[in-house]
Amino acid sequence: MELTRTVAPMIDLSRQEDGTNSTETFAKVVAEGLSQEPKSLPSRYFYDAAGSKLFQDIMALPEYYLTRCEFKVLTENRQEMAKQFAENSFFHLIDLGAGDAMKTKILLRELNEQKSAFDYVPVDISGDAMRQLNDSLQQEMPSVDVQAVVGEYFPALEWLQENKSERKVVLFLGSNIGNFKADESKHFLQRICSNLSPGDKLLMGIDLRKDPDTILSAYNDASGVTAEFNLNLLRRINSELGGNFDIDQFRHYPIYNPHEGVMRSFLVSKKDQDVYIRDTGQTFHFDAWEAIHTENSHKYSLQQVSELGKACGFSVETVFQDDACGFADVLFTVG
Ligand code: AVJ
Repeated sequence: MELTRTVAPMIDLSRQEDGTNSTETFAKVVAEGLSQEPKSLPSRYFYDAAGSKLFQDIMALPEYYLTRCEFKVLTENRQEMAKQFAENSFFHLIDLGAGDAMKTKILLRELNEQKSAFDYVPVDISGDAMRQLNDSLQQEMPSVDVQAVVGEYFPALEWLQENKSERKVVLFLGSNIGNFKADESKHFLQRICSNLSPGDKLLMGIDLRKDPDTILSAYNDASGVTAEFNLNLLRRINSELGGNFDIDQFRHYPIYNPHEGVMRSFLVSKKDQDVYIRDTGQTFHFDAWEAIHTENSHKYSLQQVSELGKACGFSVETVFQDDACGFADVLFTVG
């Protein structure tokens, strides 16, 4: 006889989302961004199926040190992290933007070995990713309780705060906080904090300031994968909104500002051209060498990280970092 674990049905909050995945919202956001002076498009739209695949490829690039560094930080500190999460009482491990949970599995394996009392709550907007993760965890770690949530971060956190009274440990890995502007990251962390209780924890991955050449190379790889990732945003507009961007007439241009600690990516128009986007009903003009700003990736100092946390209701419990790599996973406590 075969023993199979009953997998809890996934909690689907995807209809309560902010509309990121609806075509109308996408069209509206694109029309707004391309009408602005200077032009911009939000980086959260990078991740359609092709974009998610390209991001997987980015994480394997020799230049993209972030993923390997965080992997190292988590691997080297997994015992201490697991101990600090567990505190000898049950907790929900909530993984914001879990994806394939490659890095989280380091911690799950350790928690499992330490026989910690917890359940794992991966949160992701991709239902496919959550189904695959459910399956792979059932194979690899059948004794871990998994309660996947399909949805946006805040509906998920609000749902959890209303429905689960136990202690919570939130993971926000991968330096995803870097995509937010300073005021946005503050707002984001405050909102996380307001959906937690005193004593709850947050482990956040942060790419630290380092040699500008190292940073720039990570977003300007020799094989051109990051360029494809950036240009894919125009491909997505073409396929989902009926745009007629000539992809070859735009180029990827990243630049790092060491004063602000901000890596910025642009798509630059190689010529004077018009682009019609059916679902916006508009034509957008590009002067020769006019740019669309598509992404910010902030790099922080540890001082800034701790001040940011404090301003949002968190205090730093432990900084786990790899000095050579310049990447930190900071464990915060609410209160
Ligand atoms: C997923 C936001 C952490 O900013 O480093 C990678 C996305 N953009 N290469 C980052 C990204 C270009 C990435 N984050």
